[in-house]
Amino acid sequence: MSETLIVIDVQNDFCPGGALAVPGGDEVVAPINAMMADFDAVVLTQDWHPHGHSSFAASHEGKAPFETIELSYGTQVLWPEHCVQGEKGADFHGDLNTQADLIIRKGFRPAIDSYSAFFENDQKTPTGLEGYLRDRGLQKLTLAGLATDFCVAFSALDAARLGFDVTVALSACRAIDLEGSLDKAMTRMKEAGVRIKI
Ligand code: VGL
Ligand code: ZN
Repeated sequence: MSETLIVIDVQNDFCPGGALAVPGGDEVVAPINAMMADFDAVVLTQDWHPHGHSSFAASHEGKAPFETIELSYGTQVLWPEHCVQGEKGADFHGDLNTQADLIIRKGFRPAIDSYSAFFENDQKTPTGLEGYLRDRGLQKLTLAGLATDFCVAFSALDAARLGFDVTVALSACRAIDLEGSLDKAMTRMKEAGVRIKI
């Protein structure tokens, strides 16, 4: 059966020197490039925010990065400004193989953040990825990239909920780990039936 690799947010801002650097974020590039040959389809995702996005602390008076806020769809962590559309921080890491079948952008609606590659953080607004995969008959998914405990985990949980067969290639992921978020994400993924490949 066809196997699909979904590469989550391997962008400059999530790598060392970037605005929301994930420790060791650039270490995922080599293993991901190497994995690509083993898959029938490759999808890349790109966090893609407009200036003044609601997930940026700077968009909320008196708020600092990593504090939380209540938005219409629930609690949202506030981030440093990152992955602004068209800027260098939003580009893929320069060494990432970008010869993918599809690049899906997310987080472009000013009022909603989107961690998952499938749904925005309101858990209702689709990105279109589910339809693309189903149209192509792609059912077996492996996820890798950044960050394990946010965009990778949210994508894996949505994929499992939608009935896809989901594996997370943990050695090709790195985490932010904000106040226990990694432990929580790992527990939730295991409970949801996501296969964790070390
Ligand atoms: C991400 C926080 C904000 C991620 C994206 O790719 O995990 N995290 N935007
Ligand atoms: Zn973001």
